[in-house]
Amino acid sequence: MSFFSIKKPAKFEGAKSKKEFAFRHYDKNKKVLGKTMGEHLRFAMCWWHSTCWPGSDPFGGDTFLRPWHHSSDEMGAARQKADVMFEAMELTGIDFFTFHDRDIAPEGATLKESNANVSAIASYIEKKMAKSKKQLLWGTANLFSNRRFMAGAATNPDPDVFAYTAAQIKHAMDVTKGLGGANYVMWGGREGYETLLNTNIGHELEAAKRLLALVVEYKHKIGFKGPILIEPKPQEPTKHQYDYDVATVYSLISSLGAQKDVKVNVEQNHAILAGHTFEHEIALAAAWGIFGSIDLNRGDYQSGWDTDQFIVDVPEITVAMLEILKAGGFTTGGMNFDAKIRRQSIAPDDLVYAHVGSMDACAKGLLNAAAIIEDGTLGGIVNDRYAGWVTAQNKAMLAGKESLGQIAARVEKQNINPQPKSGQQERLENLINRFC
Ligand code: XLS
Ligand code: NI
Ligand code: NI
Repeated sequence: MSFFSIKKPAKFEGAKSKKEFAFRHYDKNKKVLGKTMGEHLRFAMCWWHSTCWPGSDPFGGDTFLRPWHHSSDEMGAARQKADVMFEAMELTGIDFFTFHDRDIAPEGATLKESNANVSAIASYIEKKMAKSKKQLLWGTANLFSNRRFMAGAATNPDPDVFAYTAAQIKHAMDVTKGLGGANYVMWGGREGYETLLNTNIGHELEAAKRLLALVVEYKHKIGFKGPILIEPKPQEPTKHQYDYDVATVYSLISSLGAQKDVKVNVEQNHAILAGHTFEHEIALAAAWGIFGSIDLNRGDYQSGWDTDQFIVDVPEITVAMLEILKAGGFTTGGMNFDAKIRRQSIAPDDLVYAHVGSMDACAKGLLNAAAIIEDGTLGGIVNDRYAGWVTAQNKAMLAGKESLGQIAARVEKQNINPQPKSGQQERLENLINRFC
């Protein structure tokens, strides 16, 4: 039985196509800068927004009325959600998916029972994967919904919650490995605090670090090949998050010297909430060698929370894609649609249209960014801006071959007197627009 009324997968029809359900730019096998578009973009569909969320908001409940949300047979409903996920991936041509343990299977009365539910549905998923050739981009554990996590998971004041967290992650990592997951994600959820009046911040940071160390150790123990990805987010749910942004997460990763094993999963909406741009967070992660993957969505620039809309703004995607290409593109990572349709979009097909439209916008962004790189003007201007650093003397200064005193003596002796040059921001913005 099929859930969607659309029966045939979206196809590439070219930029002039008038058909609504079609790709105008996403031509999966087309080569762009030496790789196919499919290899560049590595799209993933997420379980939680696509099948679990019922369309609720703080003022009202379920608008979607999906049959599985109202079934008394919880395991049957979980299998139905999996069927719908695979059907949606087929129609959109998305090859990867992502999930939390609690998205795919119901929570039981004990952790043992919950784990058994997750394992049972994971084998159901495994069979569907073998048939469809769909792959797992990453798995993760939901350590924020149940009330036991209201004061945090690893950073909870109660050591039993820390232990429970570790146990739940262990199983989620085992299942992710079993399904051939390319990465394992940790989003901090409630790892933060509401008020300092009841918080020992030093202890909580130590506990966060310990959990990460345990996870890295376990990754090696089970031979999980992919990286651990931390997903930064500045607030929501907790007021002060310990995983605020890429810079904050880098300090945690580097405090363990774990840059090889732990990278970041950068989300557009989280970057906006942190007062950054999406491209800033990508570029910073790349500069530090911790760029891993992306959660693709769009924040609302007027509201201070995670609206998780589908991203469709081509110029915005173009500058993000430019940073991804400059970083060398994805290896194990990809572009996970951590995005949800609006609660009035109640028709099943709306979900498929949303993904296809956003995929196409990303493809256009990729083509634009590749054209900017091939044109070379922008790259040339940036290179010229830093050209002074290529001289032997300046290279030596950067490499630490001169002391502060030596540099000062040289400035006096050579009468160094810097002359400012234009940054040309408007001209560069106009240049980008020529490609969008
Ligand atoms: C929430 C996060 C979450 C992670 C996975 O804001 O984006 O969905 O991606 O736990
Ligand atoms: Ni996310
Ligand atoms: Ni989010």
